[in-house]
Amino acid sequence: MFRKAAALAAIGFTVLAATPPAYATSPDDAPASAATPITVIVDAAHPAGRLAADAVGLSFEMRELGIGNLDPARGNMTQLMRTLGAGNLRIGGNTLDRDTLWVPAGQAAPEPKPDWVQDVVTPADLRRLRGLLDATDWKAEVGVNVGRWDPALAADQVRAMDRILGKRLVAVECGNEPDQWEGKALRPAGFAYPQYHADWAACADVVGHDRIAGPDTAGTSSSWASSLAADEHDRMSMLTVHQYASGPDLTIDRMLAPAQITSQLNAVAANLAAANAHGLPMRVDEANSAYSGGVDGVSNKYASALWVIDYGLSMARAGLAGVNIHGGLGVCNDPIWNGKFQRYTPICASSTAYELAQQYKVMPIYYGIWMARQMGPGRFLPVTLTSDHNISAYAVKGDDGRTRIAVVNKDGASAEVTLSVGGRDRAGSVLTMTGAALDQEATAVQGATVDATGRFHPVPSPARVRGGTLTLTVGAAGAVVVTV
Ligand code: BDP
Repeated sequence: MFRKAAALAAIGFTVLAATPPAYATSPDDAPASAATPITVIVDAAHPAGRLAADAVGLSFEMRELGIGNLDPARGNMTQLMRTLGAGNLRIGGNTLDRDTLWVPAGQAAPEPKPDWVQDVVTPADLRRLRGLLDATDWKAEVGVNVGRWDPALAADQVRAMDRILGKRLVAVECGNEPDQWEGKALRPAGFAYPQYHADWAACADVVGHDRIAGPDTAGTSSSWASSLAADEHDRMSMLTVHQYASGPDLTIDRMLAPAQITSQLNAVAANLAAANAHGLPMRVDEANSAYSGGVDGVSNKYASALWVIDYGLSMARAGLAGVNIHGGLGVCNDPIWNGKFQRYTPICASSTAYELAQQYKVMPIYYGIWMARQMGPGRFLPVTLTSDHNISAYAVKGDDGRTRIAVVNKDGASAEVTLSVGGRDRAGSVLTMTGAALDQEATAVQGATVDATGRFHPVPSPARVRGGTLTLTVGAAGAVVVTV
């Protein structure tokens, strides 16, 4: 290794070990093979689609509003969102249509409540959300219950959302996962796109403006999203679908296999083409590794942090406006509601006492979201990756003029990667994400972890471009963001 480094240095490469001191990358970290040079050639001359600052956002259940969470006056949620940077928050999920009753200002919830009501959301909850969005500089999509449709209540809720959330409201979402309403007994048998379209149109009439997102389908394979884009693009501001990498049979190997991201890209391709054809931005506004609350040992471990960097950046590079990583603010790894686990959540509490105090900790996937977000805002640059490792690479020309390259090494061996970035000799910096092991929780960036207040200050390592290139070692199961 030393001899190779010296040889490369002699011909103008800078070699640095990017692995920070505090964490080992993986016990099976093997040295890079000298026989297989890994190169990433960045094409700085052809900036392509945008990576928005808010591309990788968060998604929470409507229930969080109803139970008083997302409170800027309590706990550390505000700081955890600030640590990610200004972003996009989506509020909806199963609890929107199934459980949530809107109660207008000055009214009390009916007693007894309809038997389906688990949560009540009021204007006071929206005011709390507005406070959080203002304090963090985030914006939100917020759902209206269309599964259990009440036009008068919906009209009141939308008026309150417009008034209270104002410019912080990106879009109203008319219901959640309508393609599953029949199965959830929210609609009779035979409920298909034409019936859904009528329901959506009734909701859009009530909303009365064109800040509406939809259809929030659970799946990407139906033509509901494409049909809605074709039929209603004038009244829509965004096309939204949901996507989980897998069901409850997800394994770490499968989550990190190259085919995983390819199949997720393929799954949204038709929806994205429809959005583009009708001039609509598109978000996967509810996404995570595995539906039904995630898989223990996979969704809540370090491997998920690697997956989400790849997922978020590859979706944005494909042309999506962004993705929202879904979660729930209960006790980490415990059932949150109706016996449902939230093993994929980026943010959760380590005990009930902390949950009640809204004092959260972060899970590995939060670090992956944070890493992906370091790449923007800017425009993607084409990259040519030559590698026989399980590696992916992304490059972005930042709005600040710097070039950023992410390399995600999902391989069991460390990799010596040469980045060909061109230009004059110059200083750069590297942020490296590491985990104790793929199937463990411990995750860090530059050895740093998010503290109890939600603050996070990893100190980048220096790097240098010489002769247009920069070579660094990315440890097994490690990810880097290089800025030059
Ligand atoms: C989606 C729902 C969300 C659930 C998630 C899951 O919108 O509320 O939490 O599935 O199954 O379909 O984990």
